[in-house]
Amino acid sequence: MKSNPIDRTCDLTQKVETLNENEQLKYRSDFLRGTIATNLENYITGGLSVNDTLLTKFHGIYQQDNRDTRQARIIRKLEPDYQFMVRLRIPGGVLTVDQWNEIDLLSRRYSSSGIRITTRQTIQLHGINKGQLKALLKRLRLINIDTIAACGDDSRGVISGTNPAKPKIESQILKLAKKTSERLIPRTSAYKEIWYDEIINHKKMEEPLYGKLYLPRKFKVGFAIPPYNDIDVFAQDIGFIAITDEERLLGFNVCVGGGLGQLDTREDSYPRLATEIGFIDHYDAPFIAEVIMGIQRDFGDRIDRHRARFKYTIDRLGLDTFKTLLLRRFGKELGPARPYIFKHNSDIYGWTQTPNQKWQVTLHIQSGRVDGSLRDQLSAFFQQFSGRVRLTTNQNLQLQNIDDHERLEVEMRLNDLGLEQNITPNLQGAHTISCVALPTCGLAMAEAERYLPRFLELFDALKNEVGVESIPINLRITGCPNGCARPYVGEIALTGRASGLYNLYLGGSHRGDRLANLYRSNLNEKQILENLKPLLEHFVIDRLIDEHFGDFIFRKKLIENNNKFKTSHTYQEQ
Ligand code: SRM
Ligand code: SF4
Repeated sequence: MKSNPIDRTCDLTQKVETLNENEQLKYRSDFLRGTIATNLENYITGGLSVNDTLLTKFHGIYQQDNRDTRQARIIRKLEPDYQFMVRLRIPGGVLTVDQWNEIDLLSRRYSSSGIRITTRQTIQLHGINKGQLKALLKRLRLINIDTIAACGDDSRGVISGTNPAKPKIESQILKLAKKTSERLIPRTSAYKEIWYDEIINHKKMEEPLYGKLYLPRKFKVGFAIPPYNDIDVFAQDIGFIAITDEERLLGFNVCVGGGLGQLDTREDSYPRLATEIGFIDHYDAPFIAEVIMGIQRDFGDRIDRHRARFKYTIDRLGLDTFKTLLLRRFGKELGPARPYIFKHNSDIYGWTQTPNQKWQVTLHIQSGRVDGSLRDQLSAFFQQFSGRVRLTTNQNLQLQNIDDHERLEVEMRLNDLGLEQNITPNLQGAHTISCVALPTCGLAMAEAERYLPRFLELFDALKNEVGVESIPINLRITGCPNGCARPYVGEIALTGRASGLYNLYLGGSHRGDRLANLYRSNLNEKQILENLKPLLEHFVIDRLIDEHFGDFIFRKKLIENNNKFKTSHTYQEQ
C-alpha cells in the first residue's frame, strides 16, 4: 500500500512565531484571502497593502510599478505607478486557437505591453490596473484558463517538452503534465471567492496537501523528452526525463533539487543542477511529484527564506536521508536510472513532419514579446488556423497539428503576413533568450529584454568578424542574478549587476547539463565584447569537429570551476 504523502514528520504550526514573516503571513491569511477582496475595492490607491501583494502572488498576480517613471513620481510626491502583472497557468503550454485569439483580445484591452511568452511556457500580461483584475480573470475563466499558483510558494506551472518524432508520447506526457499540475495546485476556494465573486462555504479543510503554511518557497516541475532538453530539465525542482522506445513511453528518470536563483551577496547561495535519483513507471509521475513536494513542504527551511528552495533542503538533508524519506513515503524503491542522450536545450526550428503525417513549425519570438505589429500579424494569421498553438520554454510559439494538405497554404499565409523571418530567424537570435527585467521587474538591476536587440547585433558582428557566425551559441541575458532566463545553463550568460554592468558566465553545455561559471564581474558592453573576442578566436583555431563553444571553454579549462553547487549529475564528454 502506498504511504500517505500528507503524513508529516513535524507539526510546524506549533512554532509559527519562530518562522520568517512570509510564513506567519501565510498562516494568518485564512488560506490566501488576507484582505485582498477589501483592498481591491479601495480606489484611493492603485496598489494593494504590502501583505496582500504577497498573497496575490499565489493567485498568479504580481503588483509592480513602472520603474521608468518611478523617480519622477517620487520627486512629484506621487505614489508609484502601480500596475499588475498577471501570469496564466497553462501546464504544458498548449492552447487552442480560440484561447490564443481571446488572450490576444484581452491583451489589447487590458495589458500595456501585449502578450509575453515566458521561459516556463506560459503567458504574462503586464500593466493591468487594479480595477481591471477581476474582469480579466473572469474573462480568462470563460476560456478555461486560471492563474492559480502561477506564482507564490506553491507548485508553479508544470512544463513539458517536445519531440516531433514521437507525437503520441508527447501527447501522453502533456496529459501527465496537466495531471501533475492539477494534483499539485492549491485547493483554497479563496481564488473563486475573490476573483469570480462566488460564495463558498469554506469551513471544511481547504488545503489537504499544503496546510496553512503552503510551501517554504516556489516549486517547479518539468518533463523533458530526449533527445531534446528544451525545458532545461536540470534546472527544475523535479525533472522527469522520458525514457522511451520507438513507440512507447516506458517511464521517467527522476531528477531532484535543480534551481538557478542565487544572490551575488551570499556565499551560501548557488545555482544547482538536479540530481538523477532513479527510474519510475510513467503512471507514477504525478504521485511521486506530490510525495517529493511533500518532503520539501515538511523539511524546507522556513526561517531563512533565501535558503528555502528545495535544492538547499536536499543539500542540507543529504541525498541519502532524502532517499530514505522518499522510500518511506513513496512506498517502493526507484529503479536504476536508464540511459538517454540530450542533443541540445534549444527549440527545433524549421518545418518538421511527425510520423502521423502532421507538420509543425516554430515561430521565433524575440524575448517572447508579442506586441505591436507582430501581435497584429499573428492575429491575422490565427483567424484562419486550424492546428494548435504551443508555447515553448525558449519563449517561442509552435504551430502544431498542421495537416499535410494544409502545410503549403499555412506557409504561404505566414510569408504573406511577413512572418517568414520568424520561421527562419537569425541563427544567433534563435539561440538567445532574455528575461523581462526593466521596466516592470522590481528586482532588475540592469536591462535584459530591452537590451537584447542591441547586444545581439554587436555579438553577431563579433561572431562574423571571428568567423563563427554559423555556430549557434546559447546566450542568455538576465537583469539580475535570479536566473529567470536560465543563464547558468547557457554557454554564455550575462547577469545584470547595475545599470549597464553585467557578470559574464561561460562554459555551460549546449545540452543544459553543465553549469556555466563566473568568468568576469561587473563588465560594461565594451568589456564584455573584449573578453569574448579572444575566446572566440581561440575557439576557431582549436575547436574539435562539431564542438560547441561551452564545451570548448570547459575542455580547454579556460575557466576556473568555481561553482559552489553540489550535484551527482556529472558531465560526460561525448
Ligand atoms: Fe523568475 C522572480 C520573471 C522564470 C527564478 N521572475 C521573478 C519576478 C516575478 C520578479 C519578482 O519576484 O518581483 C519576475 C517578473 C518580471 C516581470 O516583470 O514580468 C520574474 N521568471 C520570470 C519570467 C517571466 C522570465 C521571462 O522573461 O520569461 C519567467 C516566468 C516563468 C513562469 O511562467 O512561471 C521566470 N524565474 C524563472 C526561472 C526559469 C525557470 O523556472 O525555468 C527561474 C530560474 C529557475 C529557478 O527557479 O531556480 C526564475 N524568478 C526567479 C527567482 C529566483 C528564485 C530563487 O530560487 O532564488 C526570482 C526571485 C524570487 O523568487 O525571489 C524570480
Ligand atoms: Fe527580474 Fe531578475 Fe528575473 Fe530578470 S532575472 S525577470 S531581472 S528577477
